[in-house]
Amino acid sequence: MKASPLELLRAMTRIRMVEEEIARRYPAQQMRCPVHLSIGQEAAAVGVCQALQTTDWAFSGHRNHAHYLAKGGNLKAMLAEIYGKASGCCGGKGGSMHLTDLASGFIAATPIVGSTVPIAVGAALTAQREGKGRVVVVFLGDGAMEAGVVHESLNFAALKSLPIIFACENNLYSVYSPLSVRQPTKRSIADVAAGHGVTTISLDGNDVNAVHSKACVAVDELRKGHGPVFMELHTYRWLEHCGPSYDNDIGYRSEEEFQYWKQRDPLAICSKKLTITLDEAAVDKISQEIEIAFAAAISDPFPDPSSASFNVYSPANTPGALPEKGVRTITYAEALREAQDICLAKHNNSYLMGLGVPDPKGIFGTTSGLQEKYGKGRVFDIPLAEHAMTGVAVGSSITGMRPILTHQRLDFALVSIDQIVNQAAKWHYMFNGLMKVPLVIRMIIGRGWGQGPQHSQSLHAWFAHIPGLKVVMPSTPYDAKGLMIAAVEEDNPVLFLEHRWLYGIKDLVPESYYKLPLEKARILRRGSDISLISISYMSLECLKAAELLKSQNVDAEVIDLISVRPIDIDTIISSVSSTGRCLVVDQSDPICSLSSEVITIIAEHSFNCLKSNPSRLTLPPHPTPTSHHLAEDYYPTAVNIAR
Ligand SMILES: Cc1ncc(C[n+]2csc(CCOP(=O)(O)OP(=O)(O)O)c2C)c(N)n1
Ligand SMILES: [Mg+2]
Repeated sequence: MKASPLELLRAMTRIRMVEEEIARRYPAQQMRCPVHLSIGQEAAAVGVCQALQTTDWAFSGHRNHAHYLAKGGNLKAMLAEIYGKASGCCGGKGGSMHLTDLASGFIAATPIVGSTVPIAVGAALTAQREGKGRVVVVFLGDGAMEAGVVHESLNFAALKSLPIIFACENNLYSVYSPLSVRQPTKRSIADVAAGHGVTTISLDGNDVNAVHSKACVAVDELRKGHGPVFMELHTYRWLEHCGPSYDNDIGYRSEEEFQYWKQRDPLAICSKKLTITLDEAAVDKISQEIEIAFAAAISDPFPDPSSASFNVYSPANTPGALPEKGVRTITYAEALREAQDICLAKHNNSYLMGLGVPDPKGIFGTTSGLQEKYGKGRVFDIPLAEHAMTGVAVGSSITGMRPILTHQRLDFALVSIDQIVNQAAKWHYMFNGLMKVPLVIRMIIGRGWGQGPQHSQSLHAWFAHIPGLKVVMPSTPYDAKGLMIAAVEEDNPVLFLEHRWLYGIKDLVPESYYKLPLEKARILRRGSDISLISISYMSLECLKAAELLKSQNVDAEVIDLISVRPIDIDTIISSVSSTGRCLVVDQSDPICSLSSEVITIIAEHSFNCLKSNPSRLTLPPHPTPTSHHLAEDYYPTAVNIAR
């Protein structure tokens, strides 16, 4: 939507006045979070956002106040958030670097540099699927253009012609580091973006009229389905990187350079070029609005301390009655395929992606035939860019989709750890429950046949350490199907870990739809002498060990935990309280592991019932060797367990 020059000037002036007031009041130390002010950069925010409608979506990073306000974000909720108040847009959980205003289409800002970019691309994927002409904008800095995830995002956006504007504010610095020490001087940022096949514009980011005109053209093109567009907007911040002060005296940039850019004040350029000024009444009106908003932010109450623990997870969805197991036997891999098939059929907003998903082997058969059935729009291969594609999954999930992302090895998912830990896990919490992250990430644990140190890790405890994630690892086909359906229908990020050696295991599995509780352990065998507590493939070894022990007149109970987070404390306590002995068997390193956690639970809750020390059998504390001669004794077996 084209805005008038006066509207553009008014919007920039309002942002400038808000930030000047933040800077003035900041030393009072009532705003107790970092603030990254945009004074000097207002034209980029206003020129781009004024080309959008409320229904369009915007994303940003650490320096986001101007983008939030330009997109129509509520001023009172922003200031209250910076003051840490209950009335803040995130109820005090986010602060200045995590603003959101869904009503105005400012979806979110997060301050891991570059990290919001793939999330915005994921939102653009949702927008494209909706087919309503919605456009997405993501603001980023020149520093973010050095992050690999941004390039992965540009590649995917270009590949899919997504309706997104990458608005890059090139202010020449990343904190104190000038562009010249970070990027080759002869190469422009716009050229790098153009290398991805994206339409690129490079222009004076302090000329609001120029920015706005170009943004309006870009938005029109994106609404017609021609995307994406990269805008390099040359600009400059006047104050220190983080905080309220002028810091030109500390020597990282010259006074001459600073003065050059001060002469290029976006507000002055706008007034001069378009021969317009804001009259006194208009300025007074803004002043009053700001005064009222600050007064409210200061006097509003702080959040109740109990709210610090709210919204870690969306409410769990409760499974209905379980069907009879029936008479049909299928493998673990077939059970997973069937579960995803059911979910794709039932939920139009679900989709399945991952390296090799539609290939002839279909991820060990777990995705075979699904692309033929649901089409390339819903079941697809991805670029070799796990980090950005995890961000895409996060972005599409917060905007209404239910993605299933598959990694052929857990080890490959480690390159996306920022998106899993900083974004997927935190989004619901840091935006105070306003957004949900219904996302399933499948990770396959390799084992045997020389998988070695980088194709075989089972890092379930690592992920379980992060509040906001759920981590499940079923060991039977029956559980695999019921838990996969539950995971897809869950409103939280679920990491679904599949041990490769389980794929051929057979079991009775109902043909119809059913789901199982994600957090309930299973008693695989009742016994009275010792509890063998385990998970995933090791549960099957424990069952075999129980048979061996039977011949020695030892009656072992076998518990399959199924879920690492949440962990079923009650089942652990009740089993160990009745047997008085336990061995925890875990297919991972012993330090800070699932076995550490289970034994802690036992020590805390069942200590008085113990007849002997709780013990554990784990992998040795070194990486997986590749040679089968070296790996022979690496994994615990039923015989080791029985011994
Ligand atoms: C991944 C990551 N590394 C480092 C930081 C610390 N950091 C915060 S802002 C920033 C500079 C970013 O520069 P740029 O993208 O140009 O944005 P600007 O601050 O100039 O607006 C850095 C290094 C971070 N937040 N995230
Ligand atoms: Mg910068």
